Amino acid sequence: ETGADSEAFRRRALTSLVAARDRTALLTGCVEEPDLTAQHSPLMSPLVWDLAHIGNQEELWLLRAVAGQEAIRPEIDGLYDAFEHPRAERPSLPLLPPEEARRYAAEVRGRALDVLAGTAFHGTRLTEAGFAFGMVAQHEQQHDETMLITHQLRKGPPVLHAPDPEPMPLFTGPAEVLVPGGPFTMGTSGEPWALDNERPAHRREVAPFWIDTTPVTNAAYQAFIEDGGYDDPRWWTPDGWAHVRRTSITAPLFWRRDGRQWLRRRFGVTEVVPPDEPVLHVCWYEADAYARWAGRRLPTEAEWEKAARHDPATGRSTRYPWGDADPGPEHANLGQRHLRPAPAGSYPEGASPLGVRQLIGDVWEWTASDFLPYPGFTAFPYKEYSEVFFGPEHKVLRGGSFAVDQVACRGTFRNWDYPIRRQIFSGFRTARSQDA
Ligand code: AVJ
Ligand code: FE
Repeated sequence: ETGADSEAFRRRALTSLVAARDRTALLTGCVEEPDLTAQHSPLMSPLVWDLAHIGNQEELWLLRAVAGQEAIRPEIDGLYDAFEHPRAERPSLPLLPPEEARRYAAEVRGRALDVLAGTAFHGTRLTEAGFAFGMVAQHEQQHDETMLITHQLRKGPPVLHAPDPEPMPLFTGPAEVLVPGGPFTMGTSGEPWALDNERPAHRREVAPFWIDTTPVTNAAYQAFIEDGGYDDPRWWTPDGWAHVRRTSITAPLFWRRDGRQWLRRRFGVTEVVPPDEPVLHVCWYEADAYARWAGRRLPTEAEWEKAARHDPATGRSTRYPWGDADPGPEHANLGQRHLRPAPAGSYPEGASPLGVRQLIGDVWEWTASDFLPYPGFTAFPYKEYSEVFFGPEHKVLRGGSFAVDQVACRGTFRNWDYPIRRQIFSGFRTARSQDA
């Protein structure tokens, strides 16, 4: 790193930390105290837990690990350790009340900004290019997405407001594109703030395949429902079928049938399901069943990343589908600017060289793949971020949703969850092998 590079990363770290805290303040400032301490779903923490957990992680990594400071309140570490207490248990813990949690996170932040100003951005892996600061900003933004999920699960009148995506011309291009076969570079070794599970860069052979140009829409998904998709075991894996039978699900989460149409609840408002929007709040089993019904399949994680990053003209893997430039509002629907996905086919400027749209932003996309380490993976800086989650019980999601900030979203970024989860902002697109 040259000195000028360091200063650019330092500014970026500051901007990212401030943006994350602004988002946290908005998500925890728009409801009264009872809504901060309540558990709105057993799947989620009380918002006040996320708030102090954000501060606690920042203290652990920036104040203690980077700057070597003593703990501010060592007695609270256990409360905010995600592995000590499962989410369902968190409301019964002696958590810091909202005002104290805010004061604690603010105290940590004040000190962290001093550390940021005084830390050399080279020398150790934690400080190289400001990695720890980028990691902490990403962590807070990940919890800001988690808190937005909590808001979506909360009952009651709306408290969050954002403009709808700007209308764009209806997409009229081909429904799928052919991605040529051959090796490509998956993962990254050079992206300074990439997290451990995105590393290292490695070559992957991918056979030629077709991939949907846009995510699967509500209208397409409704056709699966109307065709009896939820009642037909042919479309489901054995586990998926058992899950559908056990839970009696018949539509995406938050949907309700009203005569001949479908309604959905979105951040406290009930509305007709918009046909052109990517389907949202489906689990992996539903995505997988839809794909089989459509005579297709989910893309593997490698296929998804090749569609998103491989530039056939140069043979290089880019940071994003549109190239190496950071995301702008013309490229992708990110960062909670809007509280919904944009219609399928939006963001022509964010398309890949082959014309695949909305790979970044709008909805997280389920892939066929289990969450596994890349060859040469090493846990850094802690094995509880990724390593403890590797295995067949988690499926990978790619691309980010409208709810995730750009600091925590890129062509290499990997998300994961259980195949039954659908409170997350999840959708999908489908694929098929060229010879299928
Ligand atoms: C990467 C979204 C699965 O929320 O469990 C937050 C991110 N890790 N704090 C999660 C995370 C630790 C993680 N996901
Ligand atoms: Fe966390």
